[in-house]
Amino acid sequence: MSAFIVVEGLEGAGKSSVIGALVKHLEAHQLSVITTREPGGTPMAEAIRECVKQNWDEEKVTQQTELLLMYAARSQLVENVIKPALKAGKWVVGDRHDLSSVAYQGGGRGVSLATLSTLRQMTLGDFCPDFTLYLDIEPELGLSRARGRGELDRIEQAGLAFFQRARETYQSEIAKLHNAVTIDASEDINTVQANALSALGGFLADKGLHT
Ligand code: T5A
Repeated sequence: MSAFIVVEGLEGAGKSSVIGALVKHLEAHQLSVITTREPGGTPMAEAIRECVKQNWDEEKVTQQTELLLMYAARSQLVENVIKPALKAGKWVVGDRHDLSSVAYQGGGRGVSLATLSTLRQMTLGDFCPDFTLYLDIEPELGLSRARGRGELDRIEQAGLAFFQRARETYQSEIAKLHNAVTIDASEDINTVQANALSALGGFLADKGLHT
């Protein structure tokens, strides 16, 4: 048995720390787990990550370029890492996946849902996560946490209104999914992790794995 679990949310939502807790929990139940991040996770996709996050001074990065790079990196990761791992019976815990493109490029940049749907179909077909944990946070708080970690990258400099639109899109898209749970990420780190583990427990129970 294997599954693809994705953790989504704005910058500073706490995805990294939640992923650490999920992996520990799954491994404690003798499950073999790998983690991925998007964009990234293969040598080529990591190069795309560098490219898409960096500032290009006077050269404007068009929304089309940003969008295509996200899907190029995703295709590399899904075909070379995620699908083979799932086939080998491993559990995959992903730091972001397709919903990030819907929230950031769709909600944030204004790319149409029709365009996103075409790209998704071309890149992923019907491949999608088995379970999504969405860490919901106000952009002001998330960005202040991210700032505490260092300088903001090109996407993080997009401005508050961009992140507000991305959050609204996350919220409306998550509401459409039956296999997703929203966690209030403004709580302290221990509470967020405990709530995430409880949601994971619900998913595992649905799969017949009692933890
Ligand atoms: N992107 C990505 C797109 O635009 N489209 C796409 O399709 C995809 C896949 C990726 C960038 O690319 C964009 C989104 C991003 O802008 P990234 O660095 O991988 O960049 O992603 P970020 O989300 O920016 O990474 P962060 O590290 O900021 O977010 P996390 O992982 O959610 O936050 P985390 O866990 O590192 O925590 C950040 C800080 O906050 C503290 C932590 O200790 C840490 O210092 N913290 C808390 N503090 C108090 N209370 C809590 N509950 C806390 N949780 C964490």
